[in-house]
Amino acid sequence: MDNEIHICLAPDNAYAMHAGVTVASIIANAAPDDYLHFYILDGGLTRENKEKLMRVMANAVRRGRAAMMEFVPVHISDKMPTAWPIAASYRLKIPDLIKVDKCLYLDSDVVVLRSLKVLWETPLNGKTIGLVADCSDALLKQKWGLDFYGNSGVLLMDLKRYRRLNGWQKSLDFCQQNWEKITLPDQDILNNIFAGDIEPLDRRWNAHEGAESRTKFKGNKAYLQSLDNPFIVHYIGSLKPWISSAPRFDKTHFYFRYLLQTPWKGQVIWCFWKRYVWDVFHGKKETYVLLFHVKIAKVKKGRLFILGIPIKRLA
Ligand SMILES: [Mn+2]
Repeated sequence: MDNEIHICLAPDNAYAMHAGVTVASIIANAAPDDYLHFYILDGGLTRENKEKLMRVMANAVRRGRAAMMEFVPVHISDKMPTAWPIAASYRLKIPDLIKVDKCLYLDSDVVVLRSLKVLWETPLNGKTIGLVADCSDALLKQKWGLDFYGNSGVLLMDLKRYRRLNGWQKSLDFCQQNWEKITLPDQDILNNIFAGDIEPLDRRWNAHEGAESRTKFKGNKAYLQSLDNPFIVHYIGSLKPWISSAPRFDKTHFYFRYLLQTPWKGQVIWCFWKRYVWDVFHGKKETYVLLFHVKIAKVKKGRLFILGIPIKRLA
C-alpha cells in the first residue's frame, strides 16, 4: 500500500514495556490515513511480552487506525563483540530481515508526539540513511574525524541502497578493525561506514531529553531548541523516566501518559511509588509534580484526588 509506514523496533525483554509505550504513542498521534506496519525484531521475547505488544497495536484498530504488527526472528552472527547489548546491533541487520525498500527504525526509549508521515516522506536525497545530529556531536566528530555525527535512536533507512552497499558486511569489518575505539556500538558504526552518505534530519524528530544533556550541552543552541517543540522525545542516558532516581524534566510525563495506554499500565503505580520513596529520602517533591502532569492527580474543591480517590483536604 502507498501510505504504508514501515516502523521497526528492537526491544529485548527488559525493554518490551518501553517499546509498548513507543507503539502506543505512535498510534495515539497517527493521522487518520496513516497505515502503520510495525516490525518487532525478536531475539527471544517472551510470549507474554509479545501478546502485550499485540494488544497495544490492537488499540490502533479500535481507534479506527490501520495497523499491523509482525515479529521478525533475529539471530545475530557471533562476529559482533558480545559485551554489547545485542539488541543494539539488530538495527544494522534490518535490511536483511525486512523485505521492503524503506524503513524507519526507532529506539524503544522514545515517545512519538505526532504523525510519522512527514518524517517517513523526508527525502534522503540519494543518501543511505537519515539521522538527527547527536547532542554531543562536536566531541564525537572530533573523535572519529567526521563532518557529521548523528544519533541512531531515530533512523530512516533506504534499505535497497544499504543492501547494495553491503552495509552489514561493512559493519562487521568496521567493528573488527575498530572495536577498541568503539563506545557507542551501532551508532559509531553507522556514522563511520556511511560517512558522507547520511542525510541530516530535522532535530525535532529526535529531541534528546536526558539528565545531563540540558546542562552539559547548553552551548548547543540548535539542540536545546529541538526540545521546545519536539516531534519525537528520546530519553537518552541512563536516567530514564522509569528509573526512580531520575530527575523529572518537562518531557518526562509523556512516557507515563502513554504507558497508561498499554497493558503495562499497572506499572505506573509501582514506578510512582518507587519515585515517591526516593523523593522522601532526598527531600524532593518531584513525584507530586509528575502526578499532576500525567493527570493522575487532580485538585477539586480543595481536595487532592489521586486516580479519582480523595487523598486529603487541602488548606
Ligand atoms: Mn535510546
